Amino acid sequence: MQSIGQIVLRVVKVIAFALNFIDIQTYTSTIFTVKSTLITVTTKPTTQTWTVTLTTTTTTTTRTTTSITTTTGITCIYPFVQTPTGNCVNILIDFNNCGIVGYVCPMNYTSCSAGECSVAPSVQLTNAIPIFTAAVNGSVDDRFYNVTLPFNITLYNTTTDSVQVTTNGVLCFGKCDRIWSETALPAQEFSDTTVFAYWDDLYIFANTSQGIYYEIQGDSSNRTLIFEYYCSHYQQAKEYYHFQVVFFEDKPGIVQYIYYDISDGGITCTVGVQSSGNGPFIQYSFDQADSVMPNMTLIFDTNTGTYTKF
Ligand SMILES: [Ca+2]
Repeated sequence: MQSIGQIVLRVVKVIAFALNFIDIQTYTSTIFTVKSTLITVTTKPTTQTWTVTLTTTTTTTTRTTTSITTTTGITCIYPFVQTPTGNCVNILIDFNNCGIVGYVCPMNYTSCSAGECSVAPSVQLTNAIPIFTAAVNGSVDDRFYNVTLPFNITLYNTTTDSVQVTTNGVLCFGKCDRIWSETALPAQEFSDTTVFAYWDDLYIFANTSQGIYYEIQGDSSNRTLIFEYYCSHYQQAKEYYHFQVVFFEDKPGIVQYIYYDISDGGITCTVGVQSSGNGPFIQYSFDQADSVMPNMTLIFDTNTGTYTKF
């Protein structure tokens, strides 16, 4: 014989089970509904009657799912910083990510330099390959670097598939030199075929867009090799010397210099080309005031020993 209390308890368990079962069915993918059931058993001593009160509370909770996508396999080493799309950008020189990812320099600036918007010139080559870049490599003075070329270039009687690129505006087809004090041509320090695009005591300052870059343009047999210098002068961080040296695969004997920014007008530089330390040579200028100006182009033809100025 079950007592009233046992019967009530059994009823409560059945109801509770039923309610729990309902709870399970109300689950949806985005809304999770919880029904909590409060069962109160009250004894009224005066009547000896059991009253069962079922209080059902429905709580609706919205589930918010946060998805965090982490791109793996890419390591950006400062000054390169990863963007939300996974690219590495150089925040010291990137016009569209200057100083911090996503900060675009206003239109009245021309470049991002050392992490700040600047009116200094920017690198012209669109796919520049760095030979030396200040933002990564720091400052440099009076050095040269070997660059292996994808095709042969020729000046005078010398054909080469590599050049020594100096930080003082000189490119050597053979033996090279760090000498920073320019002289008239022929310069005996350079015993092999040498290009003097802008021989001066140039200097690359750390944490700027400055550097020496190159790029190959065009199709096979008709390619163009372009070196780009973007430097300052030794102890003259606010001076800019920005120019390109261009070789043409289908035009042996020809080299072209294009000048963008020349702060001192060429008064302390030598411009020309020579076959050896004893010549022959073609000299355009030597320490000549206002001889090298922005937007000027020189083409040297070592086949004829002449140059053309535009
Ligand atoms: Ca120098």
